[in-house]
Amino acid sequence: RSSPASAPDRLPFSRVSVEDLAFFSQILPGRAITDPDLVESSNVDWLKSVRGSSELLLRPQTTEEVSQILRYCSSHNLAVNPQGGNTGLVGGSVPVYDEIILSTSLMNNIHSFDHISGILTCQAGCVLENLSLFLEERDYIMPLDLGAKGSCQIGGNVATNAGGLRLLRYGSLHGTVLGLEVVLADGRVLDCLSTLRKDNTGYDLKQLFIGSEGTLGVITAVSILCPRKPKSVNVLFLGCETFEQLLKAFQLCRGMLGEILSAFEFLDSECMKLLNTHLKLSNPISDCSFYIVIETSGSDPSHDAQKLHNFLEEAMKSLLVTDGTVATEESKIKALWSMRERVTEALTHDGFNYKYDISLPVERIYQLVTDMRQHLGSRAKRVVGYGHVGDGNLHLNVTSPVKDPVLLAAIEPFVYEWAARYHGSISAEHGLGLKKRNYIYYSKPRPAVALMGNIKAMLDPKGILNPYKTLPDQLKQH
Ligand code: FAD
Ligand code: 2HG
Ligand code: ZN
Repeated sequence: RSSPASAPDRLPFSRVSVEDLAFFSQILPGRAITDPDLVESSNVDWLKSVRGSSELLLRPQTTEEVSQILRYCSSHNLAVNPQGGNTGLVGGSVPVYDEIILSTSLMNNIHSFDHISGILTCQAGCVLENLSLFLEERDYIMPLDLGAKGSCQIGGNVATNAGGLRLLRYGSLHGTVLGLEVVLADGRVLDCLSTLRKDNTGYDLKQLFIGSEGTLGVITAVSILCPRKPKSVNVLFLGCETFEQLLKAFQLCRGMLGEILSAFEFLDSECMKLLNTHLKLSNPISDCSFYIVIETSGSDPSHDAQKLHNFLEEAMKSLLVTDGTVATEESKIKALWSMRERVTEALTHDGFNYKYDISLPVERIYQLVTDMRQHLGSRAKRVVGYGHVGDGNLHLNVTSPVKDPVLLAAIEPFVYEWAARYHGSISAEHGLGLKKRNYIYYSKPRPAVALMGNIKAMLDPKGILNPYKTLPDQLKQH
């Protein structure tokens, strides 16, 4: 197996027996998959960096089926790996050993949409892009958007508390998710599928499952508050020479575009080279050190155009940006967005990827990239920085021709110590999964991690749900 050497030993779960298979085949006719060719793609993550050896893929369609599966697995001590679109980037979505893969892909029904409140209720396996298309026909949008939209599922988004490109405007899923239905490890169904904006009847239990990465329960349905589709959308693609200028442009932008600003993203010139080389995407403006993608979403096209014009004039006059282009038409907007959204894909063609997803005080985010470049020197093929400036979230990626333990030892713990020094988070939006679980103490105090362990033990006493993920191997008490 090629999981990272850091994977802990297999825990003493049972192995799937002939009797177990007979049970699953009976409750899920034709949907308990054992054909190795079909199970293979669910054993390997999107980055092709971790691989499990599960021999069983279950594809339930209903909450009741998920409940039956977990009730059985819990009483037979079988470990389970919940899986959505398998686009996760921290090795959390695939088994480490022979855990049964529970895929939500066939749980893709939309239950209801309220045209007045904008509240959507659907099964967990709905693909994000399909939900977006459904809503756009009804003059609404999803409050989140990410490059993986064509494959990731809303259940996976909630399980990872995905951030993405619209968080600056609509906030995190902790605010927009109004209700969840979750099947607990022992098969009990927790129906917290509220569609209320306000509900202070005790603890807000759904919050526990947002970002729990499949370790506390299987999310089977989601209700989520969706914004109206903006009548006017504009995208600016700008270039500037220094990160200080980029930050000043961000300040100016917040001041001048205020209520219509819906995204402020960046990529550096190394990312641009990757897009050019590997995806043949050409730079829409002249070569610069940094590129900014600004999106505005408003309700009055002429008002927005006026605001944009004023902002651009000021940004050019104060020499913050050196070049730029504006898009109002849908196909050009898409083309400009792909310069930001497809960096992750471009990176995969550059060799082995070491990925870091750090949040920091915004004025620090690029300093980590320059420090890392200096620290690694010629040991790295490439060190690139991009991310969500508006959220203080840097995506630092290091590439090398092949997997390189010496390079890894130079990056870690350097990167985590750097983040901790400035009170940053070592996982801003991707979660901890398998890859980052043991670094949690760089960002969370011991009592907090110990409490997480207590919650896990209470909700999943046998530890069957996504073992080896999120929580560190050693829970330090003091
Ligand atoms: P999976 O990858 O299948 O699973 C992710 C985790 O959630 C696993 O731990 C799994 O066990 C658990 N899980 C999945 N479904 C359920 C469920 N129903 N119940 C309980 N647990 C479950 N992330 C961001 O935050 N922002 C971005 O901008 C972003 N952009 C991306 C761009 C690309 C090109 C790619 C490949 C990934 C990107 N990601 C981003 C990471 C990833 O897409 C998100 O983490 C996404 O939310 C995962 O959804 P998924 O359905 O693919 O889940
Ligand atoms: C993004 O914002 C994603 O593009 C992916 O979160 C980041 O690939 C990465 O490191
Ligand atoms: Zn991101």
